[in-house]
Amino acid sequence: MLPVSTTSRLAGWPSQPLPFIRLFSDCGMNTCVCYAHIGLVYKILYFVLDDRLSFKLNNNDLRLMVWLMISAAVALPIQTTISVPTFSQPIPVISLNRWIVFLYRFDGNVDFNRTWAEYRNGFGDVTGEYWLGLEKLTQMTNNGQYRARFEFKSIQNESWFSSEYDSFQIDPESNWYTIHVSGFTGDAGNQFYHPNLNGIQNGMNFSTWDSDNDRHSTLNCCIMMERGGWWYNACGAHSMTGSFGSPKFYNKWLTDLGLATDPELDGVRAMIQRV
Ligand SMILES: [Ca+2]
Repeated sequence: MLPVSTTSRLAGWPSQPLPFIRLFSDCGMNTCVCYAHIGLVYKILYFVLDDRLSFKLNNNDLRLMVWLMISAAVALPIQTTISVPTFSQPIPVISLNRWIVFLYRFDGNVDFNRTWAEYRNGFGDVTGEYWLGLEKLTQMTNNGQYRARFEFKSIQNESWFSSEYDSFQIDPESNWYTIHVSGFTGDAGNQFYHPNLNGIQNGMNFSTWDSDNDRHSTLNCCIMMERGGWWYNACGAHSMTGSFGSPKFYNKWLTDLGLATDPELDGVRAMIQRV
């Protein structure tokens, strides 16, 4: 079960025009299956009316249901699919407010200690934590203009903080999936331009424990970070794929900006959106 979004989780969320939504629902005694047209995208939302939300439908409740569904369509993660040029099948993803989630960690149930091939192809799935895969990212971001959003949850509180980039592009595997970001905004710091030594992670190759393409001449940053793959300099100021529940899953910006006194993370979500 995916975590329920909260207002605090959406801290820093940019104001967006409400998408055009048409709603349909098919309610039984305890459940409602809800269908929504959002722009040109057809999505299915599924509600279980538990004790907290249970009610008999009348006109007022119908208005409440519509409100809940609009809230869900705009603010809650939902499952959908995307098309990627050389992939013959639609790719399942979590989508949130028209963003496509490519990295999602919130409970540590998926091991991010993975090989180059696994980071290239993706792992985990949309019912829990996952990494979409570098090959899909490069194909998408070289066939259109994309922006990116990174969200962080501190282990010390329930607040989420975010960093956005107006432009996000990943080179092909032949160039080690090098990352290119620009146009930073957000309350969580410029992730790829930390002022500390090795804090510039923009323009870096992707590395894994079995493919050391980082700037550190004597060690592999991914092995230091308990084998999470990432775009490392030598090494960097954040580790979004380090071991969950350890100090190797951290973001130094949280302490630098006074958002927390411990840089360790309790969740991360990264996503892209076509401009
Ligand atoms: Ca190295």
